[in-house]
Amino acid sequence: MGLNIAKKIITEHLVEGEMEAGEEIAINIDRTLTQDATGTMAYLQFESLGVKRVRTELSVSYVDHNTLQAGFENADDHRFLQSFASKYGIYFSKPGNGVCHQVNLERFSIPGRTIVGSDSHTPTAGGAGMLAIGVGGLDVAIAMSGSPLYLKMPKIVGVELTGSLKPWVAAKDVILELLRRYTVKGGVGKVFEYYGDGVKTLSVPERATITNMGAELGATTSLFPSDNITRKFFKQQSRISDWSELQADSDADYDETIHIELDLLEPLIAAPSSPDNVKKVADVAGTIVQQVIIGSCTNSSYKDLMVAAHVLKRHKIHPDLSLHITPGSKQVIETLVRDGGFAEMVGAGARIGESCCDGCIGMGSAPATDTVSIRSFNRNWKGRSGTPDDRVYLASVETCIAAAVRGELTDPRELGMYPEVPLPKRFVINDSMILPPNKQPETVKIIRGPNIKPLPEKQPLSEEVRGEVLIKLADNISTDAIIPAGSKILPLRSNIPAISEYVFHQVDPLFSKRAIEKNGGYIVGGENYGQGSSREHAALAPMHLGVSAIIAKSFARIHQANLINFGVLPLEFENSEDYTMIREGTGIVIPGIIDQLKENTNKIKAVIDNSKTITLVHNYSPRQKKILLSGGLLNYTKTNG
Ligand code: MIC
Ligand code: SF4
Repeated sequence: MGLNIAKKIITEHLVEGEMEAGEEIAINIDRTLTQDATGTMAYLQFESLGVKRVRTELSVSYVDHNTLQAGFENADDHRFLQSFASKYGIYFSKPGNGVCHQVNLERFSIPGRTIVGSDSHTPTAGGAGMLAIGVGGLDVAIAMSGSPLYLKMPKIVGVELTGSLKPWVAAKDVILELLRRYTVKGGVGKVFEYYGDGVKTLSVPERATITNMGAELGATTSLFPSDNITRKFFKQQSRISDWSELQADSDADYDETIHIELDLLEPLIAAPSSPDNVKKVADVAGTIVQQVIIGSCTNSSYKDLMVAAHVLKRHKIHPDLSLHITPGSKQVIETLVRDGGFAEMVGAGARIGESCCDGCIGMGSAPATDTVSIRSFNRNWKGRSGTPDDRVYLASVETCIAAAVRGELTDPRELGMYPEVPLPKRFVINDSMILPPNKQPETVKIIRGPNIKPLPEKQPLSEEVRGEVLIKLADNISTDAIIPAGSKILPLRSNIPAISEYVFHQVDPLFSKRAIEKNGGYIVGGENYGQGSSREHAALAPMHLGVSAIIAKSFARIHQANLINFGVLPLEFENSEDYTMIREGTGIVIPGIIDQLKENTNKIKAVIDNSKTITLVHNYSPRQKKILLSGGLLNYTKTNG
């Protein structure tokens, strides 16, 4: 049997383990990316490893999340990141240059290479044939120090695309269709690799929309081949020398296959408040809309915005609604300016924002009370927009712009002729906001403002884990629920003691107070606990409050890895009835945890309320056990090199 693309790249980078699904493997990492909201921690962790210069082929530090600068905190972080990058051999993409995934796709993607990024949407680069994986900041720090990434070998799911999309149906509808079929936990432990005739009909930015939102399936990553379309994209980026072909063998084998007939897709929409609550736009048409936002790393490319511009040339923005557009990068803006799209958008009355994450992470553009907002983004969990009772829909740019001109959710096919937008012969190339590192690192001083606090420390695991259940939660708890983002809390990302006060803030505002009073304890969750973002603060802040274990029905991949990295035990119920039995306040003792972990079994015994013994399970590799025993990956790496 031939190899699929994922296995080809993994084979080339494999340093440990067998490519058997579920087995732990280690792969070399060529490149890394960070963004500011996770980057400050990642660089503090890298610094504590004592390595003088990054040992990757290329590392880039982006500033795109915290650009509001409502106080000194964001700007402090930017200065720290810029000086750090300069000293340690890292390229620095300045605030305003664009969203990390968009800029990475445009300027730094390379087919066949591996990249880890401290952001869950790092797989966007899979649109250009990169094996791109979202991880916690500490895993990026370790990769920058030259060590491989450890992960469970995922199953490779072949997604066959046939036919071509009908007018007004977009790449976003392909990924919404997958979310409709497989839900937000359907991709855990899997790579989605696209093949078939339909692939040829999609441009690289369209492919990137699909790989970007594969993160919402919980997938490890998503990948497209590198073919002639990819070649054209690299030419348009004036980077043809970075291109090479990468195709699956004709007899490639997949662990599972899925088929999507592109011609049969209709415009789809994720209704409030989960990316998998997918419906046909036609079924929700007529819902009054007060806000439309086009942007984010999912849908803010040149083509996306040109489609919007063409529609705005022919139709007016509805008077009762506010249309916001945040272009994905400076390159997108400059090319739109050159080709006239920017003037159309401004002339029509769109509110043009800076190239950054903006409303996607609740850094502005919050919707009004009791109103509907439709966005070309990837996430719509309640409250993420900054408005507690928001009603946020997610859809393609086509569906968003149709709502903007009609004032209500509208099937975009009602707008008539589809404005076909070819990609330009050349994008505007101007990397003036990407700063190379200093060639004389000894001359660079790291600038730390008062917002940058030292890393919290964790002791090795103790003999016994004991405490109360501090909170009991349902299925699919996102990292946004664990540690919210938004303009008030995001600026505290470099300050763990301060941000810890906000753990479960929207779910139970008394949580952190209770955790401190009880001297720590347990969190109990349902399925897919910790879905969503890569923010390791969702592990670090509970750890800081004394939480020693999370007991859930199942975990999302990045969050589970982050918990282990910070020495917090992720444990699963062997029998889900035990979940029903446990309440807030239930006392749990895990006796002799060190010996239990050392045993050659995946079971852990725990005693509930001094009476009943239950069995918990884990899937830790021998290495992960050692990390947990050491009190986390930093301690482990410092003692084991
Ligand atoms: C997100 O989309 O949730 C974020 C903000 O980009 C996060 C990273 C973070 O929390 O800093 C992500 O996706 O990993
Ligand atoms: Fe930024 Fe939103 Fe993309 Fe996260 S999903 S990187 S917040 S644009």
